[in-house]
Amino acid sequence: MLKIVKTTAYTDMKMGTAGLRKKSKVVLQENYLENFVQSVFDAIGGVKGLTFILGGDGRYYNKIAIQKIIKMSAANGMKKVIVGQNGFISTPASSHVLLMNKADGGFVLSASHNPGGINGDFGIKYAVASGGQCPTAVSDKIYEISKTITEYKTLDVSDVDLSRLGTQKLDNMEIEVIDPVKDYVDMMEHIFDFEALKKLFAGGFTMVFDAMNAVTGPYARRIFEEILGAPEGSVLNYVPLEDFGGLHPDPNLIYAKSLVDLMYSDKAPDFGAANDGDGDRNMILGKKFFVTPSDSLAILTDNYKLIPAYKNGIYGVAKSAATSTAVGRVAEALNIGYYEVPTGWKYFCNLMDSNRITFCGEESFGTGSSHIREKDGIWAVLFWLSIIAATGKSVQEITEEHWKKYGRSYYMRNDYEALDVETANQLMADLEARLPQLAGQTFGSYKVAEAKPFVYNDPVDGSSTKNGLIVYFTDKSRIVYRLSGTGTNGATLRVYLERYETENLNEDVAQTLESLADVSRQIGEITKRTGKTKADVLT
Ligand code: G16
Repeated sequence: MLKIVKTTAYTDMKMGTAGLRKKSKVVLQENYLENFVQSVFDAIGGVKGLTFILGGDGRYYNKIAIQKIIKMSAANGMKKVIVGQNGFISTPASSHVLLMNKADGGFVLSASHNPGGINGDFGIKYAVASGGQCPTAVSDKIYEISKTITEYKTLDVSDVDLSRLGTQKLDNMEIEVIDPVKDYVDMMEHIFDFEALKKLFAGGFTMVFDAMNAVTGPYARRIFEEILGAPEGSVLNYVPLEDFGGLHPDPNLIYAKSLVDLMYSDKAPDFGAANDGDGDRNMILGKKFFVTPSDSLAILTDNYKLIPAYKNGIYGVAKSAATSTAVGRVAEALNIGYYEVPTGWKYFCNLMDSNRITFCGEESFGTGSSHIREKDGIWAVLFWLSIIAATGKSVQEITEEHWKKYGRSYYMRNDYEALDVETANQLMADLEARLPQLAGQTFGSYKVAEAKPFVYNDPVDGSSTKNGLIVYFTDKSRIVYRLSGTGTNGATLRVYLERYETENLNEDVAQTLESLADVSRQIGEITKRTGKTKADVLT
């Protein structure tokens, strides 16, 4: 039954911000997935006697890839694989199951918020025993091995039945098929006051949750409708589909358009939310009101005492450098630790493991806490509902009161997409070289105070990471430039704009940031080098 297959190496398996992310057609190439998985196994010194968690967001190729990984795991001597029923598991649920079972690692087959289908994207997130995605040192080793791999091990057997819950054997390996929702729901019940949330819905509170035809549909139906009593129909697009029904499962103002249209109409319920393909991202909306992820992190942190699991105190909070500084003001007021890390959830993990932080979040619609080592979309929604239940206030009231207390960071991300990779790299390299000359220069009403690359020195493992370039202005405005590490189509230049205001708190965001956007194009020479006079996507 053991089969050793000769293979030819690929040279493009360098992981990005979150795992390996490629066009589906790239992953469909002969032995592509197998090469990657064997490279992971080899990089960690083999998997004999280990236990792994396995599942995915149900996108195209999920089913086939899971069978391949199960057979390869058994052939490589793994002790046990814990698999989500029918191959489904959300990224946060996977992290929880991994930690709960003290497993040695895990794969979530997902390209996250990227579209699915044969013409979409496929991806593999590889988590280590701490529950978070593998550190760069490990992904570098996997990449090196993948470039010279010559063979992989698998079993020549028929597919495993993943529809039945319970345990079965494949060769000497145990396969446990689990309900991917149950343990996750139990964990949420321990963090939040579900009785208070039941009362909220019993009192007529209305919400919609858009699962975007992706993995969180079953989680959301179980929690919001079946347990908390939100009326049936509160969860939209709840059946996970291989191509997400053609949706781009990215919960933002552009791609969650039907939800946004509903929330900005006169029929809007009290609360709206969406999650992405694999359930780690979230978007929060009130009636005709959008909460930026940066503000959301600040507001959740400021309200930690309302949640049973955190009421005795939190360690600290962290954000990615590109995320607005709103949460920094809260951390200062609460006198808790505050950290800025590079983009990528994995950079939060050491801070959580060492009890430096409890909460963390990113502008890219990710918020979470140390209950797991991934961002958690449904957790964020439950947190918001808990604040509403405890205060009796609307999303808009909660947010506007926050601005009154701390001031407001007007914030926006401008994405310049599908750029020639060479052009984008050169733009960043030349900008970095020009940074030292920017200090003291004036652009319209903005005067540069300082401009430098963002360098993070991890206080736990001592590693140093450079990610992005930051221009600070004298009025506390900032522009951050970086290249995306999750795209699969050329290069994407992300430009993050922030302007801090303490008085004009209810202005239009795009208008407020218009001149800063012009300055960003000028400083980055974006139009000159890419031909683009404006960003392709504004979130
Ligand atoms: C991943 C990472 C996040 C990161 C995001 C955007 O999210 O886990 O930490 O903020 O990518 O990365 P980039 O700006 O490099 O495209 P996800 O939801 O795709 O796993």
